[in-house]
Amino acid sequence: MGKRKRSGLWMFLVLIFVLLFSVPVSATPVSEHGALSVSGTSLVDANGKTVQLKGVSTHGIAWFPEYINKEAFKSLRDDWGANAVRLAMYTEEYGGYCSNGSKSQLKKKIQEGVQAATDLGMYVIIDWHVLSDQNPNKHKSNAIAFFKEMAGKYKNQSNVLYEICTEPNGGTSWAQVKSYAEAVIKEIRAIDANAVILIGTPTWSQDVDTAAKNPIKGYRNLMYTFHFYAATHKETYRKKLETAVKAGLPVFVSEYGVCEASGNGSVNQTEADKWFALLNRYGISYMAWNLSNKNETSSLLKSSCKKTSGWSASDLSKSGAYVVKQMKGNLSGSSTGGTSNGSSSSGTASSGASSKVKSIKASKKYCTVSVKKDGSWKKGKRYYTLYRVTIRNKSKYNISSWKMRIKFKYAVKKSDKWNGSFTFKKNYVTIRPVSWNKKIAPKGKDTSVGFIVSSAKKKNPVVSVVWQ
Ligand code: IDC
Repeated sequence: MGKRKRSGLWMFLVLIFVLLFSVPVSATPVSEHGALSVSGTSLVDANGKTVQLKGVSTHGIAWFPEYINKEAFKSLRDDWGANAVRLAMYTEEYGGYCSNGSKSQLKKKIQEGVQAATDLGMYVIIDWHVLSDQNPNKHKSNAIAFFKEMAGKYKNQSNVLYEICTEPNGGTSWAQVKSYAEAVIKEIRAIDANAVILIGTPTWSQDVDTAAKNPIKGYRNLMYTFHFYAATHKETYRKKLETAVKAGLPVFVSEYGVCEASGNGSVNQTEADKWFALLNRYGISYMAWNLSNKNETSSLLKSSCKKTSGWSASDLSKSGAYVVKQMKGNLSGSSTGGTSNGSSSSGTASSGASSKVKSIKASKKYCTVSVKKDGSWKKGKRYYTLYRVTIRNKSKYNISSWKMRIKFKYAVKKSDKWNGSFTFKKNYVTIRPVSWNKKIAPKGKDTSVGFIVSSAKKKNPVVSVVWQ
């Protein structure tokens, strides 16, 4: 064999080797967005683009520590569409950090949780879960010591957020919360100049409108928390949230449930849908309460489910099915989020299973799309309409990407948009996915995309929607 021939063979072998063993490095939420900061009322990423964190809160880490593991968080990320996880550490309840819990054990759990999230490129919230202690000032010195330690540990990481008092209640005033928050923020900022800090508001984190009148000054990257439980909190509370945002307050929903405020009782999907219309309209981040199989409505897993990761559609409670639907569209095999706690659907596919399946681009043959009106109003001389997009993958293949063009009868102008990459031109709106809603599992769907357009005409119907 001549020299030339031999080197050609070598090159060929090297090429084969590279092709066989080069593993494509897939993007993670953190690799895509980097360090977060607050701009105006929005949480923005390293490129200054609005980013909506969406994810799941653990139950109390002292009570359900088994869900704090990398496999569980990976399922949240890959199968449920979460980009963030919240580690809830009760302060005063049984096993709490300031009651009879082991401080070192609890911190170890937090460390494990942060590590798992970091390995997976997810954002993680360290939550000082004030509840029965009512007034965060009660354990202020403990809180300061704890957050100083956390800030020292994580100051070089861009994925850690601090939630310094979950739900002040029992008549605790905003002035009291504010003075507590200023003391804790000062200590964190001395160590970490940039991490996003979430501050609870009075009445179980509902009074964001009060905080908006007198926000904390002198620090950047602060957000204020608002919590809702859809079967209890309705229009009046949506008004409170909207008032605060319109007044310029950056709000973060660090906890929500689709059930009653007790964490139990009925689920109200109609109200929950209205909440999500509002959150998506303002790009507000949201974290669902809670990742456990406790026998209560807010638990995202059925109590019969003993798995601590790799859940399938049939493992999800009614709350869980709704939460996943909001973040990702259904897990394949699930019904439309309506399965009750007791009944079981037989779906087993998760993205783990379906990743072996062939991937295709969305097309007429395999997918359907519906663009539905969900509200319209007049402002000045123009007519505004909010549309929600549902993409259904009817096929047995993975949809790996999609692009659609919506044609209106008359020209439209962009007013708002979420969870997609959009172009608005004359009477056309073209939508491409963002990283996390590109893929749609076999028989799955995506309901995350929406937009608001304005038009000079009151009646401006959608003429056609085509895959491109
Ligand atoms: C609930 C849990 C429940 C637990 C209880 C402890 O779901 O299992 O026994 O706390 O008091 C909140 C709180 C959150 C509550 C949840 C439901 O932040 O800790 O969890 N909730 O009541 N605010 C509004 C509702």
